[in-house]
Amino acid sequence: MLWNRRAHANFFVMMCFLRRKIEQMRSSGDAAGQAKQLSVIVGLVAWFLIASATAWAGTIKGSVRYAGAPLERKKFPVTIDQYLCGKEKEAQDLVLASTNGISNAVVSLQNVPPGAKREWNFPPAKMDQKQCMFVPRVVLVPVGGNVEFLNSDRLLHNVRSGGKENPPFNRAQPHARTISITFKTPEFLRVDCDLHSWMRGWVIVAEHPFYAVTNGQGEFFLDNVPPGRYTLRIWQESLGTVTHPVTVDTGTTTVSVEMGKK
Ligand SMILES: [Cu+2]
Repeated sequence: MLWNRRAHANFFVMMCFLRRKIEQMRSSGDAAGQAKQLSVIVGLVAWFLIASATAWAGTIKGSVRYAGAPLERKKFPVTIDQYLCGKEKEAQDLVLASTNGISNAVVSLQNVPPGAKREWNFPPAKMDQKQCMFVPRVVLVPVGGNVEFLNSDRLLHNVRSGGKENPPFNRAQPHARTISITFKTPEFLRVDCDLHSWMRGWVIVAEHPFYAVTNGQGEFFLDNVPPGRYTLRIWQESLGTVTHPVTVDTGTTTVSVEMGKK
């Protein structure tokens, strides 16, 4: 744990206050008053611990960019349910911003200390089927948590996954039915719809909260990271995995990662 200036100031203020309170308690013989004082002290210690935990954590702000050969975006012809799915679909397996930021890359910290504070702040684990696409394409779920699969389309889809660590499933999904699936083991699982061959999604079952999915600009944030040295792991469905060392201190650490087709 790092002892930074803010934590030091908090500690100093608290110690001065406690000393004064304890002196007051000693000089008064009132038992009810002493109990009240004691509760103030307990409250103060709790506040200090909370404040310190925040002060001792850092944030990683990063971006993942494409640095490979120029790409041509593939298109898939739609041969079924054109009235809803359209006539063709653009491939979503590698979507780049104008700045070459890569969407839907999964960033995670490796070698997280076992005692690290675990606050899950993932967005709700929901994957919809909208206009014959899985939306979002990549969803994070804490290990042991559920993903709710939805179908906003007025036609039949199915949700199939052949995970190795989690039990495989294959469920028909008529319009408006919600299917909730629990994922008990950390794994990256592919999700398909057999009725529409281009449909694909990914469920990322995370063993700790230090996971993020890049946004449309290829950016990500990892909060509440205990200071230390880590390896960042970046996975993208069509580019594979790269790693990147990162040293986290209190405050914000900025990283920039490049990926490219080999
Ligand atoms: Cu479908």
